[in-house]
Amino acid sequence: MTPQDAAPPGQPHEVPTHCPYCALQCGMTLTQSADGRVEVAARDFPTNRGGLCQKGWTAAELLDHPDRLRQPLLHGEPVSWETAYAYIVDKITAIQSEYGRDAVAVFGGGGLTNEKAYALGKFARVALRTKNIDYNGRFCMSSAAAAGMRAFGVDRGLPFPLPDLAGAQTLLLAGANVAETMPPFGRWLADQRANPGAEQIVIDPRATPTARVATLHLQPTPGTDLALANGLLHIAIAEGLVDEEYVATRTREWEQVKRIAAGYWPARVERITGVPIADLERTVRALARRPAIILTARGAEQHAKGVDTVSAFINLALALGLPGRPGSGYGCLTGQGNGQGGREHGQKADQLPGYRKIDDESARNHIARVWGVDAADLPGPGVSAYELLDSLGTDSGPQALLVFGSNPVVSAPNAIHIGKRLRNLQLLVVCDFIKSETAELADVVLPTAQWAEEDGTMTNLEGRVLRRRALRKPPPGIGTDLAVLAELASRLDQSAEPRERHGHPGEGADRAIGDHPTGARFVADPRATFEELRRATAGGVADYAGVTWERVDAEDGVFWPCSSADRAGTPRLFEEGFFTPDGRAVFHPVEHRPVAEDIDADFPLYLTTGRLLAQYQSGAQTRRIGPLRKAAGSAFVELHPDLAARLGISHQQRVRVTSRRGSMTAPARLTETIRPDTVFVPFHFAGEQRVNSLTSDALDPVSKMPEFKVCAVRVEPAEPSGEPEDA
Ligand SMILES: Nc1nc2c(c(=O)[nH]1)N[C@H]1C(S)=C(S)[C@@H](COP(=O)(O)OP(=O)(O)OC[C@H]3O[C@@H](n4cnc5c(=O)[nH]c(N)nc54)[C@H](O)[C@@H]3O)O[C@H]1N2
Ligand SMILES: Nc1nc2c(c(=O)[nH]1)N[C@H]1C(S)=C(S)[C@@H](COP(=O)(O)OP(=O)(O)OC[C@H]3O[C@@H](n4cnc5c(=O)[nH]c(N)nc54)[C@H](O)[C@@H]3O)O[C@H]1N2
Ligand code: SF4
Ligand SMILES: [Mo]
Repeated sequence: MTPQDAAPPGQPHEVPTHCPYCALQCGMTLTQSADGRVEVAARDFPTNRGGLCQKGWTAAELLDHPDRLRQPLLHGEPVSWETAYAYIVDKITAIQSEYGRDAVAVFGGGGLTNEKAYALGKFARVALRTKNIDYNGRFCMSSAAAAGMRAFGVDRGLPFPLPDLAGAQTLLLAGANVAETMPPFGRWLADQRANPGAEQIVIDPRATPTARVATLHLQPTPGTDLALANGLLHIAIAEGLVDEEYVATRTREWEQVKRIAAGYWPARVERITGVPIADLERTVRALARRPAIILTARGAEQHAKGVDTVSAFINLALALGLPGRPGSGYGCLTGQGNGQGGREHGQKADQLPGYRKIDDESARNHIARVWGVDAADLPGPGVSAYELLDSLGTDSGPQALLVFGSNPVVSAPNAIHIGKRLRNLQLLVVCDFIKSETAELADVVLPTAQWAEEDGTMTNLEGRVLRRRALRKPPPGIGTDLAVLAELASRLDQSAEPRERHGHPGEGADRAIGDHPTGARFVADPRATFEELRRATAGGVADYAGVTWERVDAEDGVFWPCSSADRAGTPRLFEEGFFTPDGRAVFHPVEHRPVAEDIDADFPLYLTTGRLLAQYQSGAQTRRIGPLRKAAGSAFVELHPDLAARLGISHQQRVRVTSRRGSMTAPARLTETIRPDTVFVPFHFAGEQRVNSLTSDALDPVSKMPEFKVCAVRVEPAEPSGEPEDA
C-alpha cells in the first residue's frame, strides 16, 4: 500500500513523473517543500519537449483541496472503512445470491494506471465472477480501436512515435482539436508546417484554434466525414494517385472498396459535406506527396458510424501507400491519460489482458493459468458501456455497480435517462478522490489516492509505457485503488459459500490480505501487480512481457509489443508487415449514411459537443481548480452570428438548447468560426449546463460508441426563470 519512493510529509522531495490528465502524458517534475506544498515543473520528455498546458501546471491543486474526500461515506455520512467494506460486501453477497453473479457490475476508466485497469478486470471476473464490466474508453477510443483492429490486426493509437509527425510533408487531422486538447502537441505541428511546401489540413465543422493555424481547413456538416473520405479516395483513383504496387503487395480486398469509391464523385461529396471540390482535390494531391500522415480523433469517431468512418480514412491511407512507410501512416489520437493501456488489460466487456478476446479458448486458458483459476469459471463477454448503464436496475440488468475512475452522470450520453438508471440501483459504490456528480448519487463512496501518491505505469498515445511515481503518501486513512480492490476481493471470498470456493481448502486461516482461496491473488503492491500483468500479457497482441519498471526508467519509456527483457520495444509498427494472419492490411468497403437523428422542422440545428482547453472531461477534477474555473467556468452555446440574428439571440444572452431527450441552458457565444447550421457546447459541465442531457444514445453497431458528436436540437432564448430540466 505504501508508495515505493514516497516521502513522508515535511520531508523535501522531488520525483520525475507525468501529468495525470491526457494521453500526451507530458513529463513533469513534482517537488514537495518542507511545508508540504507540492509544485509542478515542466520536464523535458520526448512527447512534450518541456511544454505543459494549463491543466498540467495546476494539477497539484487538487491534492490538498478542501473538496478532497478523506473518509468513506455511507449514504452521505462519514463512516469507518470497516463499516463501508462490511456494507458493500453484505450487499453484494445478498444481491448475487438473489439475482446471480452478473447482477453486480463494474465500470472502469481510461485514467487508471495499467496495474489498476488490469486488477479491475481481474476483480470483476474472479472476485465478483461477473461478466458485467466495461469502461469509459467505450465512449472514447472504441471506434478507432475496432477499425484499426480490422484493418491492421492491432490497435495501437499511433503506430509510430510522435517525432515522426515533424517529418510529414502533409498532415491531415480529422476531427481533432489538439491545440486545445493536447497543447504541447502543437510543437510537432509547428515543426511539420515548417517543412517546405508542407500542407496541414484540418477537418472540423468549427474553425478551431487547430484549424486556424492549418494551411487548409475543411468545414463539413457534422457526421459527413465518411462521405468526405470516400470522396477523397474517388479523386485519388481518378487522378491516378493510388500506389498500385503497395496495394497489390501489402493489402487485401481493394477491389470492392474501389467500386464503392466510384459512387463518391466530387459534386456529390460537395453536396453531402459542404466542402468545395477544389479543397477536396487539394487535400488528395497533398496526401499523395509522401511522407503523409492521417490522424483521426473524436470529431470523426464519436458517431453511430464511427468505425466505418475511421475505416474510410484508413482505406484512403492504404490506397496512397502510407502505413508502414517511414514517416507516413494512419493513427488515432488517444485521449485519456491511460486510454491506450486502459483498453489492453481487460476492463472492456469482451476482453482479457494483452488485448485478448474473452471468447477465445486459448486466451481464457492462458489467463486462467496466470490467475490460478479454472478457465471454465471465467465469465463470457458482457455488454458495452452504454448498454450496461442503460440496463442498471432493470429486471434483467445489474442491481449493483462499482465505479472506478469515471463520472457517467456528466459524461454518458442521454444522461437524464442514465441518471434515472443509476438511481434505480440497490447499490452504487464510487471510488474517487472527490465527490463527483456520480459519487453524489452513491450509497458508498470510497476515498482513494491521487496520481502523485501512487506508483504505477501508464501507456501514452504512442504506445509508450511510462512510469507514474509517487511523490508522497496518501493522506492518513486513504489507500490506493489497488488496496481497495485487494481488500474487497479478500472479504468477498471469505463471505462466499464454502461450496463456491474451489481449491486450497484450509488455507484460509493464515492467508494474507487479498490472497484468494480460488488461487487468485489480489495485491495492493503495484509493482507485483505489474509483474503479473507482464505474465498475463505475454504472447498477446499488446505484449508487455519484456517491459520492466527499470527499463521504463532507463529508456524514456518502452513501446509495446516488447516480448522479452532482452528485446527492444517497438516504436514503429508495420515496417515488416501488419498484424493480420497474412501480414497484409485489409481494406473495408464502407458507405456513407445519414446521422442517426437528422434535423427537421422541430429540431432544425445540429448540436455537436467537445472540449475546452481549461477543462478536463466531466470537469469533476478541473472545475474545482481556481485558475481553470477562471479560464472556463461555465458552459456556453457557440452560435454563428447569422443564426443568432435569425433566432433573436444576442451575445452572452442565456439560451436554452433542447433535443428530444432533454434541455440545458448556458450563455450564447456568438462566433463566425462555426457553421450556421450547427451549435457547439462543451461537455465539461453539470446540472443545467450538462450537454449530455441532450445527446443521443444511438450507438455504432460494431464499437457501441455513442453519437456524441451530432444530434438535432432547437435553440431559443431561455426564460429568466427557466427551471433546470434535471435537478
Ligand atoms: N482540454 C482538454 N483536453 C483533453 C480532454 C479534455 O477533456 N479537455 N480530454 C482528453 C480526451 S479523453 C480525449 S478523447 C481527447 C479528445 O480530443 P479531440 O478529439 O481533439 O477533442 P473534441 O473536442 O472532443 O473533438 C475534436 C473536434 O471535433 C469536432 N467535430 C465535431 N463534430 C465533428 C464531425 O462530425 N466531424 C469532424 N471532422 N469533426 C467534428 C469538434 O468541433 C472538435 O473541435 O482530448 C483529450 N484532451
Ligand atoms: N457530449 C460528450 N460527452 C462525452 C464526450 C464528448 O466528446 N462529448 N467524450 C467522451 C469521452 S472521449 C470520454 S473519455 C468520457 C470521459 O468522461 P468520464 O469518464 O466521466 O471522465 P472523467 O471526468 O475523467 O472522470 C474520471 C472520474 O474518476 C476520478 N478519477 C480520476 N483518476 C482516478 C483514479 O485513478 N482512481 C479513481 N478511483 N478515480 C479516479 C475523477 O476524479 C473523476 O471523478 O466522456 C465522454 N463523454
Ligand atoms: S497536454 Fe495533457 S498531459 Fe500535457 S499538461 Fe496538458 S493535460 Fe497534461
Ligand atoms: Mo476520451
